[in-house]
Amino acid sequence: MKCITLALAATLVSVTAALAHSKAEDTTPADGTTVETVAVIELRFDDPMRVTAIKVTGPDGDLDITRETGLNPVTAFRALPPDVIPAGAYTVDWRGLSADGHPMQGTFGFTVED
Ligand SMILES: [Cu+2]
Repeated sequence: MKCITLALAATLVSVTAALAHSKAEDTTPADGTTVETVAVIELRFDDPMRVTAIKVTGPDGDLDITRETGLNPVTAFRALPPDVIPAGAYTVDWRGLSADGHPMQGTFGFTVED
């Protein structure tokens, strides 16, 4: 009985090691940058991520974005901002489900210049 338990534990450890979290690699706009305009908000991941929620907060509150990517797991998630967005600092908060099934979240920010 003890041997079976140990073998099972070893199997679980190796599966966990093989399936690491998907990670955010970079974004558009890039974190910490100042941009003239925002044509698209894009999050790129090393492994597929199911982005379950995304919020863009700016000087006038939450930005009214339109998801281009649905709830399917992707390595590049895209959302479109309104045609005109006010100058100021923006924060993007997202939540998702990693390819290994773990809930993930992230934040990045950028500034739209006058
Ligand atoms: Cu994980």
